[in-house]
Amino acid sequence: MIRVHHLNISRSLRVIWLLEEMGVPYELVRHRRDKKTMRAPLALRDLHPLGKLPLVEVGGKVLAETGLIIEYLLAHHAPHLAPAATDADAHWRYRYWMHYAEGSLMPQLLLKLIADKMGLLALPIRGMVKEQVKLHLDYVEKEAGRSPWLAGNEFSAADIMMSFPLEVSVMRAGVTAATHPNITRILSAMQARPAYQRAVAQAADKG
Ligand SMILES: N[C@@H](CCC(=O)N[C@@H](CS)C(=O)NCC(=O)O)C(=O)O
Repeated sequence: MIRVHHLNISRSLRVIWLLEEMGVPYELVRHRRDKKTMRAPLALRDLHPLGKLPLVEVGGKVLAETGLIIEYLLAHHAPHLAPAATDADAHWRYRYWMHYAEGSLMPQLLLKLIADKMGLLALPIRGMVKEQVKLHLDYVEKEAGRSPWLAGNEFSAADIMMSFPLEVSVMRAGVTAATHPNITRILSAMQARPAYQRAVAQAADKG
C-alpha cells in the first residue's frame, strides 16, 4: 500500500491528485502546520531527515521530493501521464516543466513571499524580486499559450507538477485572467478535473 503524508496548505496536494488520476489505492496521513511558525511537525524528521512534505512510504522506502515521487508513481502505475520519448517535442517540454516547477519558479515565488513578509527591510531587494517574478510569469504565460496543456495537446504529470507554483502565483503574485489569460485558463482546466476535486476533498482537514 502507498502511504502519502500530506501537509495542509502545501505542495503535497499534487501527489494526492496524481494518485486520484491514476485510480491507485493509497492511505492518506494528514499533518498540520504549526499555526505560528507554519512548520511541519518535527516528528516527521524521524521519517526523513528534512521532515518536509510530501513524503511517500512505499515498498519499504521513504520517498521525498515531489518530482521524484511523481516519477516513481508514473514508472510503477501510469506511464501514460508522461509523453513518450517518441513524441520528442511533448516529451522534452514535459521534462522541462518537471524540473522548472521546483527548480526555478518556486524559488522566485518564495523569495517574493519572504520579501513581502519583511516589509521595509526588503527594500533593497524588492525591485530585483519583482523583476524576476515578472520575467518568469510572462515566460510561463507565453509558453502556456502554445498548447492546451503545458507539455502539448495531452494532460500530463507536468501540469500536476506546475499546478502548485501557478496557484501560488494567483494567490501571491497578482496573476489574474486579465494579466495572464493562458496561465489562468490552464489552471482552471486543471482544477476542473474530477481527480483534482477528489484530491482537494481528500486533503481537506477533517479534524
Ligand atoms: N522541493 C520539495 C519541497 C518540500 C517542501 O518544502 N515542503 C513544504 C510544504 S509546501 C514543507 O514541508 N514545509 C514545512 C516545513 O518546512 O517545515 C518538494 O517539492 O517536495
